Amino acid sequence: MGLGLAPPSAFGALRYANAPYIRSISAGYFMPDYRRAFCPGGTFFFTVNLLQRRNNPLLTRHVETLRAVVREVRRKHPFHIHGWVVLPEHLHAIMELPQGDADFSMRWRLIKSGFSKQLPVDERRSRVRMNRGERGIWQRRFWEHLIRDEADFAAHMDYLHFNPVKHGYVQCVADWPFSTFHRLVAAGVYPQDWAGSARADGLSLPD
Ligand code: NI
Repeated sequence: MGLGLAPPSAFGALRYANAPYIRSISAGYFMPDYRRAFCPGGTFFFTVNLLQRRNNPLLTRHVETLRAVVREVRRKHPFHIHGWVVLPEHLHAIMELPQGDADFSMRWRLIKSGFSKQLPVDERRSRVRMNRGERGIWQRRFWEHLIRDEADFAAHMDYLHFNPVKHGYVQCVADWPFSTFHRLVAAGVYPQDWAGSARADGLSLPD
């Protein structure tokens, strides 16, 4: 579907300052086009979960806190955000690290602990966590997947941005406020009324 192969449009390629997405502007073209959108070997898809997954909308309730922490961590330890969606009790992100730096674990540790520190200590904690002085906000583990190629990148981007609909929070992708979908619409990558794609169907991901 034109991934990496889209012909130059009559308008020329549009480059965006913060994300090297290039949109093919041609009549009837509605699939997102991520040509040269990521660096092979340095781009990852993540799923990060809260420990309490039921009726615990901490992430959306404190989304400004989460954003501030992510900005702060990114300032000290750079990474590029290709896609990000915050659900009430988990999040998905597609993150590209600088060349020669694959330490996403450190970044997630800082994001998770930075967020937890901003919340009052009123969550239920296991004895193990209490003894270790650990908070009980996040699951320790997270899911990571190294993006293999452009098709894999596109599938995961679509999966991520469709996620609020998949989880039943909204009927239209555009109605979920907490994702990079809106800036990608502004950049011309997705149409405002985008309703998912079949590309993500083959992925078997937790959540
Ligand atoms: Ni999900």
